[in-house]
Order: sequence, then C-alpha cells, then structure tokens
Amino acid sequence: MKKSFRNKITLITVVVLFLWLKTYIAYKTSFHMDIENPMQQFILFINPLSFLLFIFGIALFFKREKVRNRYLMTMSFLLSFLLYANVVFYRFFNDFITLPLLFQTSNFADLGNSAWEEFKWYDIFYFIDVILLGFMLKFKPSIISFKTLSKMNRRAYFLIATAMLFLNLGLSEVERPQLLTRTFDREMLVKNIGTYNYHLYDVLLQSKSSAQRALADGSELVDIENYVDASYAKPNDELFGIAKGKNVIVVSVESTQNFVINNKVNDQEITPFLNQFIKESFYFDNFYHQTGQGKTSDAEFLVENSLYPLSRGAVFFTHSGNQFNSLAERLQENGYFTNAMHANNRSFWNRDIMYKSLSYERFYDVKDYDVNEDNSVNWGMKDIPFFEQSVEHMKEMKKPFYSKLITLTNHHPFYYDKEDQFIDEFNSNSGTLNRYFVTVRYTDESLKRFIEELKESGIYEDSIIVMYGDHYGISENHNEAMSQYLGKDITPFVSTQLQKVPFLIHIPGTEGKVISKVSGQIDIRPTILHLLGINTKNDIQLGHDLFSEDNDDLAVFRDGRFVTKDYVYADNKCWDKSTEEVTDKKYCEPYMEKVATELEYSDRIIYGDLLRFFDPDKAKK
Ligand code: GP9
Ligand code: MN
Repeated sequence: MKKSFRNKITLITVVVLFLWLKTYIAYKTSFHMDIENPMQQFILFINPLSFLLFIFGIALFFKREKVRNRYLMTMSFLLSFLLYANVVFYRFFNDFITLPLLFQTSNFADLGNSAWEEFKWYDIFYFIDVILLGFMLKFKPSIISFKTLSKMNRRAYFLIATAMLFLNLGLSEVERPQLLTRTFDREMLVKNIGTYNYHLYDVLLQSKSSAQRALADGSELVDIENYVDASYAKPNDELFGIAKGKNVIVVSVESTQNFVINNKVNDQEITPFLNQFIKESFYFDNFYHQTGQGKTSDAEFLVENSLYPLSRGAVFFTHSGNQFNSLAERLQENGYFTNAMHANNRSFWNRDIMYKSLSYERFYDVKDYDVNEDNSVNWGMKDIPFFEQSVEHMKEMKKPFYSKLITLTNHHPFYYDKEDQFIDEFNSNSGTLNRYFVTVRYTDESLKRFIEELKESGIYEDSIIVMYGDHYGISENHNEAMSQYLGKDITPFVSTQLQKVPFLIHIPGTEGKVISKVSGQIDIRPTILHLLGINTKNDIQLGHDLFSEDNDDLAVFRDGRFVTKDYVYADNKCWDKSTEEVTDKKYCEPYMEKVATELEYSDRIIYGDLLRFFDPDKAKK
C-alpha cells in the first residue's frame, strides 16, 4: 500500500506540470520573443514555474479534498484564460496586456467585429489541460494521488518554490541588470520573470500609483501654480515667434555626452559634423541631462512636459495614464501634425501607450521602416538608413509638423560594423569606452546625412532643428578608462560635469551663437514654444526659456545633485567650479531648498495626476 502510494504522482504536480509546459509551448508558438543565447532560453523555460508552484501550493492548505480539487480546477482555468487572453491580445497588438491598458477601452473601440477573426478553432488547445484535469477529477486514475502532502513535504514544496523564484530572479538580474526597477520593455519582463509574475508585478505597480492618485485633490495645485508663476521667465522679445509656423524637428541623440564635442581621439575628430553644425546654431555648452532610470524615455518626458521624471522606475511605464500638457499637445493645438519616429519595437518604454497620452498623432515605429540584416547593428536599425527613411516619411507629412526622432546606433554596448567605422577605437581597459568613440562618430555621420537629405527635400529651410543628447553613454563603471582619456581623476565633480549633453537649436536664417547658461532638458519645452511664438505663461512647467533674461542658471539632477553658475553640489559636498575642489557648503546652501521643492512639486504632480485638475482656459483669463 505504502509503496504504491510512493509511485503515484500527486495531483498538484500534474497541474503544475501541465500549465508550466503549456505556458512554455505558448511562449514558443504564440509570441515572438527574441532569444539571444542559451541562458535566455533557460530563463524562459523556468520562468513560469515559481509562480505556478506558489499559486497551486495554496491548495495544500485545504483539508477537504473537494475544496482542494475545486481550487485547482478554478485556478487552472483562470490562468489558462489569462494566458489565452494574452495570446489573442498579442495577435492584435504584438504586446502583452497591462492593467492600465485594459481600462483604456478606447483602444478596443477600433477593433470592432474583426476581433472575432482573431479567435481560431484550434485555440481549444490552450485549454486542453483544463479539460484533462476535469476528466482526472471525475475518473480519478490510479496513478494520481489526490491526497494532500504531509507537513514536512509541504515545507519542502515551498522551499523548492522559493528557490525557483530566487534562481529565476538571480539569472534575470545577470541577463538584464535592474530589470524590475527600470521596467524595460514588457517583452523583456515576460521573457525574464514570466507572464504570471509579470501580471503580478503590473498589478502591484498599478495599485500603488492608483492609491496615490485617489488621495490627491485639486487644492494641491495651488502652491505649485504659485511657485511656477513666481519663477516664470519672460520670453526674449527679439526671439519670441522668430520661428513661427516652421516645422519642428527634434532629434534625441542616443547616449551622446558633451565631452565628445570639439574633441579628438587618436588625433581624429569625434564629431566633425556637429562641430560645424553648432557654429550655425544656438549651441548650449552648459546643458545637462536630468534623467533617472527611465533613460531615453525620461529625456522624452522632460522635453515634452518640462517636469522631472521619477526617482525610481520609468514614468513612461508607471504613469502613462496621467493627464499631461505636453509640447506635442500644444503644437497640435497650434495646427501641427505631431509624430514620433523611432525604428524600434513600439512597446519599448511603453511608448505605444505613453505617446497617446502625450498627444502624438502618429508613431512611426519599426514597422514603418525597411529594416533588414544589412542595415541593422547592435540594437537594431542603423542611424543612417533610419534618417534616410525618416525624411521619406517627412515628405509625405502634412505641414507644419512636429517630429521627434530617436537614434539607436550609439547605444551600449556600442557594437558596430567594420564598414561603419570612420575613426580608430580608443585604447584603454574599457572596450565600452573604446568603441563608444567609433559609434558616436557614426551617429555624427548620420546626422550629417540627415541634414543633407533635409536640404535636398526642401524641408530644411522651413524647419527648426533641435538636437539633444538623451543621457550619458559611459557610466561610472568606466571611470578608470575615462580618467585615462580626460587626463584627470574622475572626482564627483568631474562625474557631474560629464553629465553635460549636447543641445543645439538651428533656426534657418539665424546666425550661430554659443550660450553658456547652466541649463537642462527640462528647459527645452518653453524654449521651443517661445521661438514658435506660443505663450507658456499659464502652463505648469518647471523649466525656463533659455533665451530669457530671467533664466535661473540652474540644473537640477534627478538624484538631487545640482549645478549653478559657480558651484556644483555632488556627493553631499559643494564644489567650486573654478578650482574643481570642495568648498564651503554655505555656497550651495541657498539653492538646496529650491532644488528639493522643485523635485517634490514635480513628483506630486505626477503621483497625484494633478494636471487633471488644471484648467488652462480658466488660467488664461
Ligand atoms: C530604445 C532606446 C534605448 O528604444 O530608446 O533606450 P535606453 O536604454 O537608452 O533608455
Ligand atoms: Mn537612450
């Protein structure tokens, strides 16, 4: 008797095995997930397991067999249904379901009857294990044990479940550092932590932000409005409206830091084109990125809203359902066709959803480009073909338009094809930095081609062109190599200075000028709008028009560091810019409160979704 029991498989094992294998088969057959190496394959294979072990493990606590079986059956059906819902959703959107998305019913409105076409007869296979389970519960085959586990075995069971979870998270962390805090692409999340854990994570993220939103009310906006009013920078009379009605082309230049401008490696210029182009443009040489974990998307957020991104996570993911008063929205109100162009997966950084909240009318994503093996490297399509094909799209656009283009080639780990190498690599202990110069040089070349194409198509003369570096490319992990390149130690002061990114505005018919005010990405929105002659007096924004006389010469970093005209606050110390040494903290103190207030106000706006209480018409009175 005892022996035969031992040879039996417990029901719970069967249920877990069924769903585990089914999920893995669904991964391989119903979703297109790029698997780059055996480790990723292994993670994909084990990732449904920990969740399934936990969720079905709950059944072990039910004493009555009937309740236990009913629980297993219900959960098995619900999870199969969730998996299947994702499959159908994926057939439409090439994406996984998210909670905020489920509530954005307008998305579904477009589908209409064609939704039915996505259901196939063979979809019954997604439920085959549930049906089998039903039979098993009815006919109770003798090889299956319907008993629950002893206390000891139950403990062992949960120990295995926990171990699986940590193994999964550990391997994912190695494959994709900061996966959970940076919340990358949903595909990446599902690939690493599995579809079920992903949904759990999505629910947690969502409930946290809904709670904060629910507790907010309009009165919180009063202080913020007063603050924004008091720090409003009056537009420059000469430049206000100078580019009225022109197309606006904004280029987010991937990972490009300012130290490469007017600089050489192995005696070769790194950015020959930009060095020339800044002479014909307004070039800001004391301009900083202000991004956090959301990297490129944070930069986009700063530019669009003139608000700070969040200190953890990517606001593009966490608050895509908020109400915004974006640059695109203002341009759209003023007759612009607003669009974003980026030859990557549309769900990366949740752009497909966030761009709708930001009022982009059209997102030209990877599907709008002819991308193939020959014109791709590293993360995807190379910048030169990307710009070439983008100009083709621009020719078709209704004018005036606002296009935001995001480059990709100069992205960590900075891999390139030999044929795209215009300068030699640097020679240090960091391959990353060594290659960085080569890929920056390539992106510079692509910008040159872009401008040439714009000139040929006649768009150039009718457009203002804005370029900004989105964030750093070389992290502090490469300080030793960086120090070799710069010929000095990388102190916290130097690190802060390395967060400068290029920023330029080209206006046809206007002479170039270098502007050395301390500034940051948060200032782009008011600066552009004023050039176009669009008033921002009543807008809730934390940046300042960089051409204004009242500009505040201050750049606040998301992590609390800041830069003023003469000082840098970093590593809890105040640094004198002229000596590059630590000085008395009292010189930084006057700014500290302002910096903290500003970051706090920005956070309050986002967490409370406060702009939904803002009535621009009322404000305009
Ligand atoms: C991907 C690109 C890169 O679409 O924007 O994102 P990053 O890793 O730089 O934030
Ligand atoms: Mn980036």
